[in-house]
Amino acid sequence: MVHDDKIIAGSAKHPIVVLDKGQHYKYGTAGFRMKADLLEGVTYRVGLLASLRSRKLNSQAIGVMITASHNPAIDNGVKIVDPQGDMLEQEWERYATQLVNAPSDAELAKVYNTLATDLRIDISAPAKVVYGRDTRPSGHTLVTALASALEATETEAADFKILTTPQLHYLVRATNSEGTPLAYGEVSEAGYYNKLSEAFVRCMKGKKIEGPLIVDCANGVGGPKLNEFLKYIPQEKLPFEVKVVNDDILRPEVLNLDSGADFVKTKQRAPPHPKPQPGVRCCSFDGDADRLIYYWIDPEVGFVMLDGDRISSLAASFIGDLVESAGLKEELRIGVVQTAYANGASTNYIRHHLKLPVICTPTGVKHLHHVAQGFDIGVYFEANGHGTVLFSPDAVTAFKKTDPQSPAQKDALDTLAALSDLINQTVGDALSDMLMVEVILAHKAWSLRDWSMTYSDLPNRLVRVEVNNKDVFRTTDAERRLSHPEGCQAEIDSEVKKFKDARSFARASGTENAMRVYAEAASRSEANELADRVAGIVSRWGV
Ligand code: G16
Repeated sequence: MVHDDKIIAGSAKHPIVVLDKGQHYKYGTAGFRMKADLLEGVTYRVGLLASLRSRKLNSQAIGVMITASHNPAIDNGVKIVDPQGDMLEQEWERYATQLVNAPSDAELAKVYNTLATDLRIDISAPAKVVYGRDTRPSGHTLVTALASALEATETEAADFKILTTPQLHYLVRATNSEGTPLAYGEVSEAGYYNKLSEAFVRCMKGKKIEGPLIVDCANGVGGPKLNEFLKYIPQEKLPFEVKVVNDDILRPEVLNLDSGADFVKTKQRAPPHPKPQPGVRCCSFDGDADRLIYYWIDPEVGFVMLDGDRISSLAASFIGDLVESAGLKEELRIGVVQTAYANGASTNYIRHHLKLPVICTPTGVKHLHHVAQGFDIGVYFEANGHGTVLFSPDAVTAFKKTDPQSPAQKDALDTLAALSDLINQTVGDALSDMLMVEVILAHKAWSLRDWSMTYSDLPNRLVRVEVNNKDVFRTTDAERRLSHPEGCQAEIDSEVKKFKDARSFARASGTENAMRVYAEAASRSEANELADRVAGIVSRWGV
């Protein structure tokens, strides 16, 4: 077939590491993610799939992002982005897995051709792939493997070099919508910064940002990108004092080390460096800048965290009020999407106080995004700070076309329109979400303490448990229960019953070789105790 010889030759240069018997590569929560030295061949094969996907979708550009986000520096990962900037359609994860697990170079060409035939893809049609990578040194090798696959399949390639994950998602959508009425923005990194800064100024409309903000960038790609973005803020119009910390990308070993959104969320404390300053508003990005967590050190009570659940309820409440002031309450359906990790108190607050519907999905923004698209305004955040707010085309039209009957209504409509430009519509974006939070706090004239008073979190704990075989664990009910191994869930249930207002679940991570256990209960000590007991159960069943 057309590309066979080149595919086979390229694959020989970027060979797949054959895994131990019984093991195979899986497209996980966020693509293929593992130790970087296993990924060269995987990335080559992902390049082949991206070219097929582009050809299947009328030559639209497909994105490939090389990152392992919150994982340690020795890991890396590769994932595919669909034309609108959202995650790869799930049906295609299966095809990615088939290609990546082909046992030899010749078999690989066969699987490629079979997919092309079965999916009725014309492999001589034009194809385009847009790609980027985070700051991990292993990214060089992986990008070379990817470029080699694109060359073998005669695919046009646009290498945007080092990017945050959400920037790559932005660029994919901008590329595909360029020159159309739905143009998403200029196809460049500068275009991304311009769009955000312009929308930020429109959202603020003369409101003031109180006090400085310290942003911990996990020593990842977010550091240089945030520093670059800050140059686009017109400080004379909108003074915004930001101190960027943990932005050392020259020492790869410090990536995500004792810093970043994952550290803050799982350890429930501020990064030790630089020494936290009591009272100052702080936030953390993760290694590829798609997650955001706020916090401060309260001089009286110590560390207080405002995680993804808090960002979600803050956004839902603010946008809900604006929609009401804009006279669109009857017209637009607002909903919130969470996962099993959402604190029970946040779900209660959204359902009973904000009176908005809440849907629970399995972990992974790919699941939440899809469900959020079912609303006119879909707010989705994972507790770990990964999420965004989606506005349907009808909602955006309503913001722009509704004829305001009062200055207050006009104000609300303008702010909603500006928010729909400020908030990344393709995927969770720490930078864009941070600007959204700053806008809301400024509009409400709220400090982080005011924000934290909206409801009280149930004490909770998240534990990582290493087991021999995480594949024996299978979940049901949006990951809230284990269906396998049989008997394990009954043991968890019997422990949960012993604690007040308690809930706990266990699931296999899709980005790390570990199990995750979550527990919440009426008191901190009970949440800790329950998490330890469930972790013990999981360890025993995972041998
Ligand atoms: C990725 C996904 C998130 C998910 C996280 C953890 O985040 O994009 O949706 O919550 O992994 O997933 P798991 O518990 O399966 O390991 P990131 O920021 O690491 O790309």
